[in-house]
Amino acid sequence: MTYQLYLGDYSYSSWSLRGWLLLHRWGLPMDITFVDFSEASVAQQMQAIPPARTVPTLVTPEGSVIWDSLAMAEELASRHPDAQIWPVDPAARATARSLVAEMHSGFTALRSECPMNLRAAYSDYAPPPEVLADLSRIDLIWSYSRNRHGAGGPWLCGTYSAADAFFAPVAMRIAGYGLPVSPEAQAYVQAHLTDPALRQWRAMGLERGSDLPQYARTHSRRPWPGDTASGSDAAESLDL
Ligand SMILES: N[C@@H](CCC(=O)N[C@@H](CS)C(=O)NCC(=O)O)C(=O)O
Repeated sequence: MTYQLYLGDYSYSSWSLRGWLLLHRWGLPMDITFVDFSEASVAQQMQAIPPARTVPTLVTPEGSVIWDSLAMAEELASRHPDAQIWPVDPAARATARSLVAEMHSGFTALRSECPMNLRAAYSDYAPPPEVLADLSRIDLIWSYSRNRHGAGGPWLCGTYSAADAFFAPVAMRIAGYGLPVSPEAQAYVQAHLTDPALRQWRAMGLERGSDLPQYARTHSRRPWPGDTASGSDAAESLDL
């Protein structure tokens, strides 16, 4: 009953992070195939499992190929209803689905201006107006969800759900680029920064894969939030 999960470079592939969280966070068994962004194109490296051409891609135990993160969330939730990948409460579930759908199709300015890079944090990045507009919308929908459904914990619907897996890479961008958000949103970002699953993912990225220049920006650098000059917080979670 093991899933095959194709993932891109851990430090840079935000969609792969979402896909991995959807299995790891709910303890679903997986074997990982690492698609190295410094080698041939992703599509070329995935020729064995058509029609997939991006990461993450999931192959189910019986051989179905699921080549999109949102489809993975839906299919895994259907196959594992007891895991509660979506919130059980119908009102919270409706919000979580809206959050995931908007993340999956939106925030293009933030995504293109601030690519996820878990190897670098910047101290002097000044976001342009279109990124600020995305951040303002993110702040609004996070606050909407936290106010209505967040009483039971630090996550968007209280307990961890697919919505948090989808916004984890956004939280990493806010942390890494030092983007301006409300104190409530900052607390939510902090929940991701201290999430053992996220720390494990980041540690895997520091250990495996290359420093890819196409994701680096020329802004001044500072240590990753939570890391000290003497060591990486993430490294502890792998005993590096
Ligand atoms: N809509 C897709 C997006 C996946 C995606 O764009 N993945 C990127 C890596 S983060 C990729 O595989 N890029 C390689 C390419 O487009 O050639 C999903 O939700 O899974």
